[in-house]
Amino acid sequence: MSLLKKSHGFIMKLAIVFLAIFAAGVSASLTKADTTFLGRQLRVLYLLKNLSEPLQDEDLLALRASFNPETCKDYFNNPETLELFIHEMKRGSLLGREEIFSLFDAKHRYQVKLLFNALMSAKDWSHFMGLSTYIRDKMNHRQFLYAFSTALLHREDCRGIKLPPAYEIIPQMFLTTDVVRRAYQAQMQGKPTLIPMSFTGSVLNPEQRVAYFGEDVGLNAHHAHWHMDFPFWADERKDRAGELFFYMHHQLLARFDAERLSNHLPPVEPLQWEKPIVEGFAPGAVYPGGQEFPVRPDNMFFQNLPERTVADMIEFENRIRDGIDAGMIRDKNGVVVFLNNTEGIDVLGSLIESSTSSLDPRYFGSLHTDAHLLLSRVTDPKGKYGMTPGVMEHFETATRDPAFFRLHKHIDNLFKEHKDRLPPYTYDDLAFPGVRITALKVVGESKASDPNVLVTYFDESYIDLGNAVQGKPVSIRAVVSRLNHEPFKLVATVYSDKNTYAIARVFLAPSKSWFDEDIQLDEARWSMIELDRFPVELRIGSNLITRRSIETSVTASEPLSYPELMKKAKSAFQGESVFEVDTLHRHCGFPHRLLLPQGRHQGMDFKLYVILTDLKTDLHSTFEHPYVMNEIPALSYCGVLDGVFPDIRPMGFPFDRRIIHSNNFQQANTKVIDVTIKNVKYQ
Ligand SMILES: *[C@@H]1O[C@H](CO)[C@@H](O)[C@H](O)[C@H]1NC(C)=O
Ligand SMILES: *[C@@H]1O[C@H](CO)[C@@H](O)[C@H](O)[C@H]1NC(C)=O
Ligand SMILES: [Cu+2]
Repeated sequence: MSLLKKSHGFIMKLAIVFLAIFAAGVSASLTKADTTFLGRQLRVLYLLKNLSEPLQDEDLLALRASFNPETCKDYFNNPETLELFIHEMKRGSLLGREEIFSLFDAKHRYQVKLLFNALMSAKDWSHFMGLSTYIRDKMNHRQFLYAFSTALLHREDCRGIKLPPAYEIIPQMFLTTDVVRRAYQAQMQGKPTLIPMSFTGSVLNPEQRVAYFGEDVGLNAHHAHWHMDFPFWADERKDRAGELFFYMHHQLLARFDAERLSNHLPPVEPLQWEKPIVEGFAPGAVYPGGQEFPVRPDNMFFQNLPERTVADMIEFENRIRDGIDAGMIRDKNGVVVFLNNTEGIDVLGSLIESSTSSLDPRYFGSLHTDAHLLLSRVTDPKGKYGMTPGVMEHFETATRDPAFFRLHKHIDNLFKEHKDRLPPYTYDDLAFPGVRITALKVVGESKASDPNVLVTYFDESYIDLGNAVQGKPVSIRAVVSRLNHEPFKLVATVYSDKNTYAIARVFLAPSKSWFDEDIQLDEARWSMIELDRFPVELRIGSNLITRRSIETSVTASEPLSYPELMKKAKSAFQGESVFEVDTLHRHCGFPHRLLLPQGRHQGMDFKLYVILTDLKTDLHSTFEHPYVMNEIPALSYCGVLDGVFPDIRPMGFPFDRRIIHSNNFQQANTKVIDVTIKNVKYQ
């Protein structure tokens, strides 16, 4: 159900007060948590605590004692799934606790899907949690965590409940071996410890210069959550999930290339099936069970897997390419589906992601999923040496490997081929008659800042390791250096000849290539980083628009740490403080601290675009409330959980199509300015 349909009255009432609080950047979906909510929030935190140890919380143990899958069937909408899952469990075919769970393994995934469907079909909270407690200690704990978290993120009665940061539930999956080892030592000594974590690789490896991005724990958590919000294997699919698959990865690539350029590295090269994978990767990490992640040496070739050969991949890809060329494909029933239109990208996205919405997985294969597998297993394709799956096989570890970005560059080029075949936007497509941006600047929020200069820096961020090492409760944390930026605001003066609403679309792209040459707009467009997308009200005459970076629709704010979250929920439960619930909260958002690319010490030139389009035509017709886009957190990369995506333009508009006449981009409703991003050292 859409946000609007469900809570129309609520939103209309809010619309009145909204104008007032909008300026302060407060989300309208905040309410004060009651004790029912807080009790549930706490139970979730206790359930996931010490995940590798048996359940300890008294209330959860009581709930478990009262749950019997044989007699609870009436409390599940889909008792057959529950039965099937319990059957798998009873015949001992569930994945063992010491085995390594991989979503890319069809059998593991089958079990996940049964459990997820059973959890989703629980008619009430207590049966959802009842089944969760019942199964927690009987199955592989990473597999449990994945199925439970994904169900929690999709269940309507769990809206607003927070999961601890993914990197604090099973920290091993986000940290390097030396940090994990030192955490164990610290635990044995029983003293509070702060363990510095450095990025993998040595100065000999140029890729190391951008490891701070691919290894950022927040980025990895974002990627893991994105794939939980949009599981490729789930029967129910969200609006425009295929297009979002394209767009989120496309944006990650644009970001990665901007980080590379900031560090004087050329754009990432796409992988090719028949060419060597030039950069190797040594993750320097261990699974929670202690098994090491495999190392991939430089210049390996793709290898055939028992279930999928390199030749298959090339064949599937050729079929997809033929479809792109023809502007149409046939679905599994032979029915023609056109790709040469605005919706084509969504069809293509599902086909390449190979989700359950793929129109013919048998004919087009599972390009993205199998590519991850081929990379993950490249060092032991036949399983001859019993090597563990590589980082590419887990969404929470994949972006560490530079090959992740190379693979996605390859996939992104397929999407580009498709987009390049669509007609460029016409003057009218881009126009907003009567609306003119007369002035535009970005300014830092601190008084001393120069206009159009944005500042980034590295600062320390802490990761609680309590869940990695059990024993006496002492504070053991890892400390990592992470990219961050000074808050800034966008200030625009807009002249309008009518009272109306606009959507402001804000993009940023490097001005100069690796060769220090100006980048032409038709090339720069594919490197555009979306910075923000927001509704604005325009009144006749001159309007001053101010938008703070913290309000952006692209990112999510830093999550509370596991101990902080626990403390806040406990104290609110005891009535000692107020705990705010945001029912629209998303775990998926791109980390806010990474909003801006690093830039350079001496300053790096970027172009910043603002395009105003007509909200009346661009807002999906199910929404009447003009500010709805402001209320959905992390909209740009994470879409919506319920209902339709509010912006009907293609994602990345207007830079998603070829730009032949750059004059079309010099219309009054568009403005571009030069900005400089400076990376400073505060220590
Ligand atoms: C897509 O291609 C078909 C067949 O070539 C054509 O009839 C149709 O008009 C095209 N659609 C668009 C939106 O260009
Ligand atoms: C986690 O384990 C530690 C000791 O191993 C224990 O002190 C603590 O109470 C446990 N936490 C929960 C929520 O079960
Ligand atoms: Cu991904």
